[in-house]
Amino acid sequence: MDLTTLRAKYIEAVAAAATEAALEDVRLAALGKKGEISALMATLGKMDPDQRKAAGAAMNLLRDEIDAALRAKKAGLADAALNERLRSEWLDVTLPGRPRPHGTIHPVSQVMEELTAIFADMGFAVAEGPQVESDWYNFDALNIPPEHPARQEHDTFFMHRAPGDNRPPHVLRTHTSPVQIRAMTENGAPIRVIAPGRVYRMDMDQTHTPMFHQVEGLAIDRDISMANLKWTLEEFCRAFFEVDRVELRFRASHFPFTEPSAEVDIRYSNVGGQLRIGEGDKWMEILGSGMVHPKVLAAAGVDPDKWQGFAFGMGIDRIAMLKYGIPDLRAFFESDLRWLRHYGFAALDMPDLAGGLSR
Ligand code: 2NL
Repeated sequence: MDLTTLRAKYIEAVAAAATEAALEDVRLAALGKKGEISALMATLGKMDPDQRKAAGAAMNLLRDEIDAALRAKKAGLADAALNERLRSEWLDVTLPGRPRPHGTIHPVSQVMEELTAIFADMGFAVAEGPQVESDWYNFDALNIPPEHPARQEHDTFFMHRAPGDNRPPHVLRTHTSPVQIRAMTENGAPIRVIAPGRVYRMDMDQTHTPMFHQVEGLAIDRDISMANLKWTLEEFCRAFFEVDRVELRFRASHFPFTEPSAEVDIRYSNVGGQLRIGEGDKWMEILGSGMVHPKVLAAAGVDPDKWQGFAFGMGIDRIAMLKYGIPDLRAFFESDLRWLRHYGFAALDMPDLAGGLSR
């Protein structure tokens, strides 16, 4: 094949190569060790000197020409590949952010986060437990006797028993106390926990729903007293209601699981329908409390001759209504989207003490 034909063949092949890999195949076919041009140049050795001089010069020229074409094409293909990446990986960093999700945090969840942050700051851990409980954890361990009204059919939701199973039925927990009995049984004393969560009672009217939320607190150590209880509750109310002054009033009361027992009222005023905590001449009951009954400590495997402490229980739905001015309890659990958007809180905006609880 003469040099003119060879030149035309490879210059065309270079031009036709669409990828860097195809171009490399062309280079090998022409200039590789076993390539056509290399093979041609190997014939120079058998020529006589005059012939070799003329043919050698022409072949070198052809080789350099093809080499230059290959390099130019390679640079062009690399450029094109980069341009294609720049085009396909293009990103407009000036676009506005995606809109926030439309979901909101329910006021009950918000308040649970708030009170968890407050009690965590005072050294309380969060304890959780099952919502279906044995009668031992829900009643017996809490010194609630079988004949107590709270255990009667019309107050408690009982689970079904298999026919012929005569063991006492499990119940939907009527308070979160069983969570604290479990925590004491498992971890012993000293202990400081709160137990927020759902509880169930057969009650349904303007101010009661059959499922509601409660938080209980428990602090057991060698010398815990009612004074520690009072400080803890005052500190909680100051932080929760975000006011500098609060005043609590303890009224003697009775619960089977505490002795002595006290119901706790908070001072407030009502100025044209606007409730203000910490001032005024009205009192509102917000929780029940007392010193844990020795029988309850013993039932949870804690020696009442060595340990003592306080416990309290508070309705979360009620304090959520109070803090956020929500008038109707039953709307809490209706899942009305307009209500949820109105009273709900922005997602991903969790309360902490440093940032101000409810921002
Ligand atoms: C109320 C009254 C109360 C407790 C709950 C408690 C828990 C254990 C031991 C002793 Cl493990 N007591 N909890 C104590 C006093 C009152 O709740 O009116 N709740 C809404």
